[in-house]
Amino acid sequence: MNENLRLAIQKKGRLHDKSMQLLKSCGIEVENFQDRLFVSASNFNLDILFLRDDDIPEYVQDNVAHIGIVGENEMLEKGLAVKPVKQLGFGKCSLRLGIPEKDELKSIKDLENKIIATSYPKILNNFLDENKIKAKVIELSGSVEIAPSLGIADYICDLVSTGNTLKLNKLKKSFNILNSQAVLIQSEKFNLSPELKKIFNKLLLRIESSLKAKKSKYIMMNVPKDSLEQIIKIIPSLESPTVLPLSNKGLVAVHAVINEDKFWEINEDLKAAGASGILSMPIENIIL
Ligand code: PRT
Ligand code: ZN
Repeated sequence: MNENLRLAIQKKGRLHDKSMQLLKSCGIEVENFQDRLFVSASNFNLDILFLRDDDIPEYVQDNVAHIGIVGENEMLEKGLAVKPVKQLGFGKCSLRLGIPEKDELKSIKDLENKIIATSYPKILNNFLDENKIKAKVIELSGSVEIAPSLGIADYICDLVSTGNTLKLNKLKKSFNILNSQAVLIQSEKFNLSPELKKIFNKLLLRIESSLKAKKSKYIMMNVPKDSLEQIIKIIPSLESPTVLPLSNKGLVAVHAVINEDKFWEINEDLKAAGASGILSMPIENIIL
């Protein structure tokens, strides 16, 4: 019987939907997974285990799941024998010090002898040790942001994305300790069998092509033949652009794949060089 690759993802929470979307963008179909702990993909040799994110590093380390998707913060805090394979570009946040709005931290040295509440004691203690700071770290499993107003800590160290939670609690951002995003992890202790390795490589290739596609745009425009050379120079295309004839003999159509960030940057230059009808479209996958 063929063995399936086992992937652990978060059952509920901030990383669940994006993890499922990633699988979908890889062409992997998973049906009726709601409220289940385990499900097999219908068109790929993949079983999915739905777990709490805190448990994923351990399940992966011990080979219960062969790979998993967790935040880098969770992977580092657990400090288990797992290694990152690929950053996945979602679940972005930073682990930061949060301090009362009225306070001022001029340097890391100002943390000396302070009390800091966090759910990430390991990462915070490493940071303090690296900076040779002696501070008292209190571990809280949730609602860390209320610790200063309850008088149980001077500062907090917590994940921040928009910063709204800090503001609501009359706190502000201070030093950044870690930038984090969702990451695909693998055990450092176990090697995959040759058969599972093949499935894993196939999945990784699909993930890479999906991530590349997300960052890219397909652009199309009409260009006067005389300006073609100049316009091709402006387009930071991944591959050489495609030039197609149009029924209007003075014009050609130019198609290209570019990095998404570049689209607005080059738009004005393209127009100034005579391009018209500039369209940009999302791309589902790029196999290079
Ligand atoms: O139930 P389970 O244990 O699986 O989930 P969980 O509640 O422990 O985790 P969950 O779903 O909240 O987060 C999962 C992962 O998402 C985290 O480990 C991070 O890698 C990532 N992530 C990204 C975040 C945030 N952004 C985030 N903003 N995790 C938590 N937060 C919290 C933060 O702790 C704070 O309370 O959101 C609040 C701050 O958000 P802003 O937008 O107000 O700054
Ligand atoms: Zn959790």
